[in-house]
Amino acid sequence: MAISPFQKTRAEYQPQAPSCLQDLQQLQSRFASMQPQLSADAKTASALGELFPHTFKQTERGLIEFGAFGDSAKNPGEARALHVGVVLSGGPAPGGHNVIWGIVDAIRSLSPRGRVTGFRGGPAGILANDAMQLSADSVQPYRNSGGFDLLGTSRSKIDTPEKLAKCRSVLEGLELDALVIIGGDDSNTNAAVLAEYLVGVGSAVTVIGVPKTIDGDMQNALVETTFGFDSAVRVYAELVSNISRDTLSGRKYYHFVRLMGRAASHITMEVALQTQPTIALIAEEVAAKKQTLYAIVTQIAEVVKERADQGKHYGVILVPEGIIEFIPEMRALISELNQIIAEHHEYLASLSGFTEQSEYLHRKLSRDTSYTFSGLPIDIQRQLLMDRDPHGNVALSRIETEKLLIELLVSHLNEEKAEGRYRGNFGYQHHFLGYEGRCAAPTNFDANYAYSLGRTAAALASTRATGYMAVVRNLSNNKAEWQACGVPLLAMMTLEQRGGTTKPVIKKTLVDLDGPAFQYFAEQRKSWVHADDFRYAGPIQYFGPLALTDRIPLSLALQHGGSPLTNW
Ligand code: FBP
Repeated sequence: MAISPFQKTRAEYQPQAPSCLQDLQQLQSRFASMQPQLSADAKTASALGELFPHTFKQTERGLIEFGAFGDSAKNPGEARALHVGVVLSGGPAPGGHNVIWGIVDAIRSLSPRGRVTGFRGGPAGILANDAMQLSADSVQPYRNSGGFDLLGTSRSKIDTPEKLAKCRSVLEGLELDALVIIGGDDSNTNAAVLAEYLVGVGSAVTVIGVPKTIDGDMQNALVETTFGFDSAVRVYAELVSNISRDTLSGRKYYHFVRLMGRAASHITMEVALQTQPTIALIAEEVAAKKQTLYAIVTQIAEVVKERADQGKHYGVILVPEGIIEFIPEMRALISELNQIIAEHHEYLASLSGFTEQSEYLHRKLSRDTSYTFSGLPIDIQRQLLMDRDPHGNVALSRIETEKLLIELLVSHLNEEKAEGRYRGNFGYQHHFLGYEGRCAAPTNFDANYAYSLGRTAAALASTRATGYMAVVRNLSNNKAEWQACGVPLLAMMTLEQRGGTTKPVIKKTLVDLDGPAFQYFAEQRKSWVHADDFRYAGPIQYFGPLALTDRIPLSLALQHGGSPLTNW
C-alpha cells in the first residue's frame, strides 16, 4: 500500500479517551436516570412496548454510565474471553476506522484473550458470513484515516424473519458475545430490531449501536453529535470559502452549492456559520414557513435584484440536499411517488422507458401532485423516479436541486428583466459537495470522539447489555471530562410511515428553529446578504496550535451553551 507522508504522520496521532475509559481494568458501570428524558408520547411508547416486548423495559432503567463509583458499583469486566463482532453500515463518515481501533484496543484491555471480528461489506457481510479477524496490527494502517475501506459498507438491511434467523446462526456460529453496528438512524433502527429478536429467541449475543453520520441528524438531548459531522463540514467549509473568494475576485457568478444531508440541514447551517455566504437556505425553515418552490425562487430573485442595484452580480447560495422534501408540494409528490413505486415496483420496471413510466404515474398521482410533477424539468422528473434505497428513501444525492433552482430563477429573472425590474446579467455555476467530505481524514475532534465511542461500545459489550447505543457526552468540555455511557436505542425510537406501512425508526433530528444555534445563525445572516461578509474557514488543521486543531463544531458549541467568540 502506498503511504503518503501525511498518512504516515497522521497515523501516529494517539487519540485520547475520556478519563472514565482510560483504565478499563477498573471500569465500573451503573444505571443512571435518563436526564434529560427522551420518552416517546404515551401512545407511541405503548406501541413500541408491544413491538419490542423484551428490550423496551430498558428505557425505564435509564442510562448505563461508566466511571469509578466506589465499592458499591458493579464491575462489568469478565474473566472469560470476550468476542465482539463489528460492522460498518450506511454512508462513510470520517472516524469509522477509529471506532474499530477503539474497540480493538479496549477488548485487549478488558479481556486479554478476547477477539474482534469484522464483517465485510456492511450488514450483507453478516448474512454472507464474510468475516475477518481484526487485530492491533491489521488496524494499524487505518489509524486516523478517513473512509470505511478496512471493512467496506452497504445499506443492506437485516429485517425479514429469514435474515434475522440467518444473522443469529452466523453470530452464534462464530461464537460472538456482541455485535457492534456502526451506523446512522436506519442502521441503529436495525440494531434495535436485531437486539429484540435475539433476546426473543433466547440468544446470548448482544447488539450495540454507534452513532455515525456526516448528516448530524441523530443528535438529541443525550447524543450530542454523530462522528464524522465535524470533519465533513470542515471540508465543505474550506471549499465554500474558496468559491466565495473566487466569486469576490471575478464578480460574475452566483455559485449554487448543494450540500449533503439527506433530511436535516445541520451541515448547511454549520457550513454557513463557518463561511457566511450570501444566502443559506435551511430546509426546516422552508417547511415551517410552508414556502413553495415559487416562494423560494422569488426570495432568491429579490436578493439578486437588490444586489444588482448595488452593482453586485455575484454571490454564494447554499442549498441543503434535503430541501426538496421540505417544500410542501414536493413533499406531497415524493410521498405519493414513494407509495406508488413501493406498490407497483415490478410493473413500473416492466415498462419500456421514462415516457411510459411517467404516463402510468400521472394516472396514479393525485391531481395536484400530477400537476407539480409535470411542471418540473424532465431531468428532475427522471431523478425523482430513481431507485429507493433499501430503507425506502429517495436518492436525494442524485436530485440536482441546485440546477432546478437555477432553471426556475433564470426564467423568473428573464420575466423581471422584460418588465424593467431587473438590470443585471445572471451568471451562475453549480456545485454539489457531498462525497468530497465523507472520507476525509478525521479532525482531531472526530479522531478522539470516534475512538472514545469504540471504547464505549466495547465497555457496553463487556456488561452484556443489549439494545444500547454507545454515547459520549459533555463534548464541549475538555476531552478528559467526556462522559461515556449507553443509551437504550428504544428511547430514541418513534413510529413513521415508510413505504406505505408504519415502522419503528430511530428519530431523525432536524434543525431546531428555536434552538440557540439556529437563532445565532438567523441573527448573523442578516448582514451576509449585502455585505459580502465571507469568512474563510481554511483547510482542516491536523498539526499545529490547539486553537486551530482542536475546535468543536460551532453549532455544537452554541447548542451546549458555549460562546462562539471564545471557541471561534
Ligand atoms: P448515512 O445516513 O448512512 O450516514 O448517509 C448519509 C449520506 O451521506 C447523505 O448525506 C446522502 O444523501 C447519502 O448518504 C448518499 O448515500 P449513498 O452513499 O448511498 O450515495
